[in-house]
Amino acid sequence: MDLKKLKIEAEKEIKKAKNLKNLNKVFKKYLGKKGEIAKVFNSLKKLSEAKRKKLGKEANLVKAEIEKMIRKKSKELREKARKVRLKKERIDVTRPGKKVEIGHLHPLTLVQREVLEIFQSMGFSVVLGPDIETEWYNFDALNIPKDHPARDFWDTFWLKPETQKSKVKTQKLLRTHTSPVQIRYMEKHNPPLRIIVPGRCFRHEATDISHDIQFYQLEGLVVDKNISAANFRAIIEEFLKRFFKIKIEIRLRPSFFPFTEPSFEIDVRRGKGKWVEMMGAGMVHPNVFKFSRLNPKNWQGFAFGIGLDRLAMLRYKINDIRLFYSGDLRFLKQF
Ligand code: YSA
Repeated sequence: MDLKKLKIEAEKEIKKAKNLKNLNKVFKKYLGKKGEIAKVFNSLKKLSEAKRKKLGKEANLVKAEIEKMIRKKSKELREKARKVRLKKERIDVTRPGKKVEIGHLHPLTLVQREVLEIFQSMGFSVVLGPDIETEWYNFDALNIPKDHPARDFWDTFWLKPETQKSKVKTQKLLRTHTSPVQIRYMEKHNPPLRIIVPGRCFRHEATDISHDIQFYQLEGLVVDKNISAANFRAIIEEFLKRFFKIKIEIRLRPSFFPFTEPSFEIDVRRGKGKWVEMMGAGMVHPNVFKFSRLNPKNWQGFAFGIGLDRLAMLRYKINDIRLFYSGDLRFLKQF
C-alpha cells in the first residue's frame, strides 16, 4: 500500500476513535504484529537494496508518526474518560444523608440479661440445658412418671419417635420447663449448689394474653445443708426489689408440683395492679435427689421457675404476651 495513503487512512481512523477500545483496534490494524506497517516491512525482502533502504526509511517514519498520533489521542481519550468518571462520582455534600437503621435488643433479652446479672451478683452460676429433651429429664426424673395425672399440666410438643440401634424407640419432646436442667446439673456436680438456668420452653396449649406456646423461664436451684423456704423467700424478695427498684408485693400460695414438697406459686403485683402469677417453687423433693444420685438425707434445697415473659410484661406494662413474638416493629422499636 502507498505509505502516504496509509498514513492518511490511519490519521482519519485515529481521529474517529471514540474511546480507548476503538483506538486499540486502530493500533492493532496499523502497528500490530500482522498490521499494515508490518506488511510493508515484510514486502521489503523482495525489493532491491536501494529501494529497500528508501522504502524502509519511509515506513519507519510513517510508523513513528502513527505512533505519535495514537499516543496523543490516547492521552486525550484518557483525560476525557477521567472527566466523565469524576462527574459521575461527584458527591453533592448538600444532599440529605441516608438514614442507617440500627438494630437493638429484644425486650426479653434485655430483661434476661438484667435478671442474670442480679442473680450472679448474689453468687449464682448460669447453666444452660437443651431445648429438645428426653422424657426422662423432662418428666420421670422430676418424679412425674408416665400416667401420673400431673403430666397433663404440661401440654407437650412431642417429636417423632427415633428408633435407636437397639431397636428401642425413644421419644423426645420440646422441654415444657427448665426444671430438667436441675437433674442434669445435680447428676454431675456435688453440693453446695447455687445455679440459675435461663431458657426457652414450649407448651402445646391455647394462647391468651398471659400464655403463649413458647416463653422463657429462669430456673433457680440452691442445694446445701439446712436450706429452708425462708431462704427462698429472702432471695426472691431481694431479687424483685433490685429488679423493679420500686415496692413490689408478693404472695405465696400453696400449690403442687411432683418435684417439690412443699410447693408454692408466687404472685406479684405492682401498686394496686392485678396479681400476676410469676413463678412456681418449692423445697426439692427427696425423689428428685435420688434420681440425681444424691442422698436426700444429706441435702436440702429449694428450686423455682420464674416466667421471664411475665416479668418483662410487668416491667414494661405490656398487656399481651403475644406481642413479644409478633415481630411487629411498631412494638419492638419502643425498647
Ligand atoms: C416449680 C418448682 C420447682 O422446684 C422448680 C420450678 C418450678 C416451676 C415449674 N417447672 C413450672 O414450670 N411451673 S409453671 O408451669 O407454673 O410455670 C412457671 C412460670 O412460667 C409461671 O408462673 C409463668 O410465669 C410461666 N409460664 C408458664 N406457662 C406459660 C408461662 N409463661 C407464658 N406462657 C405460658 N404458656
